[in-house]
Formats: sequence, C-alpha cells, structure tokens
Amino acid sequence: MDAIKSSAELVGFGGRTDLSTDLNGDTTVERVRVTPRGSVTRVQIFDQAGNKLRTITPFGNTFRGGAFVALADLDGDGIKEVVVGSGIGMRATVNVYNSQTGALVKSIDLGINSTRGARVAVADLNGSGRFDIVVKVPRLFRTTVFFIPGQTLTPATTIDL
Ligand SMILES: [Ca+2]
Ligand SMILES: [Ca+2]
Repeated sequence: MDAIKSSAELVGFGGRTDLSTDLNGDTTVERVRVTPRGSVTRVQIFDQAGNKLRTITPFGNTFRGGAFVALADLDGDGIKEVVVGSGIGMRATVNVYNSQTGALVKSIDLGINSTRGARVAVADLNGSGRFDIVVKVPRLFRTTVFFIPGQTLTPATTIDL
C-alpha cells in the first residue's frame, strides 16, 4: 500500500490538472492543461510559446465536471500518452489518448458507480520497465485504487482502502 502511494504521488495524484513535460521526445516541453470545473471539460496541449497544439474533449460536449491528467509513454514508442481521469459527476472512467494526434487509444470504464472523480497517476509498479496507471476513486465509505498495466490498459488489480 505504501509503495503504491509513494510511487503514484511522483506524478499525477493529488488532482493535478496542469502538467508540463516533453511529450514527443524532441527536448522541447509541452504544457497539458485541463479546463476548470464549470466549463466544458477539455484537455488542451500547448507548445512552449503558448500556442495551442490540440484540444481533446474527453467526456463529451456537455460534461463540465473537470478531469485529472497524467502523462507517460505507456507503450514505449517514445511518445507520451495523455491519461485522463473523469472529474466529478460522471461514472468513473479513464481515457487514454495519443498526445500527438489526440486520438483515443482506449476508454476504460472502471466498473463502479462512483461519480466522485478518477484521480490518475503513472508509475512502473510491476517492474516491467514501462509505466502503468494507478487510479484512485473516492467512494461513499472507502477509496478504491485500481492498477492498470500500461501495456494492456485493462484493470488488473483493485484495492479498497
Ligand atoms: Ca516536445
Ligand atoms: Ca506512447
């Protein structure tokens, strides 16, 4: 449990909605930002000069509950994926996008009824040398943590805290 928490807090946990990193390995840093709750939830990618490179609307044009982001190269092709956890008010979902095209790689329904947000983080938890996704979902009387291997993008382990 401690291992998951400490690794996961390296990137993403705590509700990060604004991250900067080099998405495509060209040594220039891009900025990834989530629009605030109350406006239509979009993930925007900017270059260093502040030019918007692309916009992802992960949960449709009516969802305004925000989102959580984590960035990591999950499949090892040198391009980071954008991991987007749903915000408040919809069934907990994690969508994974290609940061260069904006294309949806996979939408993962976590299979629980919580609408309290899916906080995402990335870390290599199983020693595969690739990043995996950890998702923390607050529920009524507990918090559920999901481990999603980056290579399968299918939830493998669930822990109730
Ligand atoms: Ca770059
Ligand atoms: Ca990749």
